[in-house]
Amino acid sequence: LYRVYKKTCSNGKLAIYLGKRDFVDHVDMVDPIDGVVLVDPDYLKGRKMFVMLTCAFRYGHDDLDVIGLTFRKDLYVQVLQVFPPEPTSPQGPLTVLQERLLQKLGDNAYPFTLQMVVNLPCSVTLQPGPEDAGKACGIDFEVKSFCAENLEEKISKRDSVRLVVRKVQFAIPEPGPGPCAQTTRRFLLSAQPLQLQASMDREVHYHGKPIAVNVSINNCTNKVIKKIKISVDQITDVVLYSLDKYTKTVFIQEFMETVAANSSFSKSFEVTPLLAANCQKQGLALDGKLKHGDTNLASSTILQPGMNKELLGILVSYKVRVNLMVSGGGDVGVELPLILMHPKPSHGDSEDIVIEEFARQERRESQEALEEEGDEGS
Ligand SMILES: *[C@@H]1O[C@H](CO)[C@@H](O)[C@H](O)[C@H]1NC(C)=O
Ligand SMILES: *[C@@H]1O[C@H](CO)[C@@H](O)[C@H](O)[C@H]1NC(C)=O
Ligand SMILES: CC(=O)N[C@H]1CO[C@H](CO)[C@@H](O)[C@@H]1O
Repeated sequence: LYRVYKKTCSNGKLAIYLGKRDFVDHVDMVDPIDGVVLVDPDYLKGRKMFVMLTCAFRYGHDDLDVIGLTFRKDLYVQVLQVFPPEPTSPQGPLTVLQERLLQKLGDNAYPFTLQMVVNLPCSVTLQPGPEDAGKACGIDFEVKSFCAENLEEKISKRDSVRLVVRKVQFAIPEPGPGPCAQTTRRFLLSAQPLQLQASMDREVHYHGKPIAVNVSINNCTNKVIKKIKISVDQITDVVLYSLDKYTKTVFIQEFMETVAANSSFSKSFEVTPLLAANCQKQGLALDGKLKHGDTNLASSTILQPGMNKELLGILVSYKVRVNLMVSGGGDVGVELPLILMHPKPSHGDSEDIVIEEFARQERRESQEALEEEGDEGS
């Protein structure tokens, strides 16, 4: 089935239709946002109709315990005059989706295609706390449509229709080799050292799939290793507005493995960091969120050479830590970089159009809008 997302303006006069809400960043280009706007001709009444794409960075206090929204910066804005069509930016050939929608919706529907530039960040949501109201902090993309005489006109929230979309990136098909790290520790009274090596088979791992971490220990000391602790940290670097850096442990497990003195050990452990186990962690970076529960831990930010880091706003990375708990105190540890992403999905082709109306979503968003307006007014 061909799923179409529809969002209607609070005043009922204007609706946006999009074929999807996730747009893929292929590094050298980003999926165009192709859609259709349906407008009531009496409402349009000689005015112009616009579609606007905004990529915004929203951020709160540097103390994530009170992550109230205090800063907003538009990283990217693109405005398109959909009606009357502008000769300077003609609508290219229609996509299949647009053709079908125009057939179905009739003469008052107009196609639009937004092509965002490369090098914009992907959608990121910082997990709000239970008390946080309004829009979550992070990076978000929004498609908005409204009618006006000109762009200077002030448009009320009620007279525009807004739909949040997501920019996502998928793992590159040919990643590099898996990382490996080792360390050597000498102890008093032991002539030979303790060696710890950790490695992973692959450079890129997928959300929700187990990550195999190989641990090998070469123990030439008189110490006993009591357990092995493996954890995964998410590191969120806020590079715009503030220089905050947060490290949050998204997975931790202690494996009861005893490694006797004068012996060696080698084993592969599986770890799976999941958002489900971290739902309460305020400020945790998630992939952009559209509805409740439809997201996961944020994907690693992939930096391309020549990218303006500040423009990315928020950088997310991960590391795996392996620690040996040694008898008599002290621990020995190594860290491995981890890239966490979505695999590239395979697409099935489909024929029929199914329109999914965003009624419930809309109510929540219009509530958010009211709260936001309240904020702006104070
Ligand atoms: C990890 O361990 C597994 C099973 O013991 C082995 O097949 C694999 O080659 C090891 N990978 C690395 C990178 O050491
Ligand atoms: C470990 O081996 C060394 C040398 O072979 C020996 O001196 C030491 O007593 C051994 N330690 C234990 C705890 O077995
Ligand atoms: C002193 C001792 O027995 N050390 C052992 C540590 O582990 C290696 C294997 O990796 C053995 O060869 C050593 O004998």
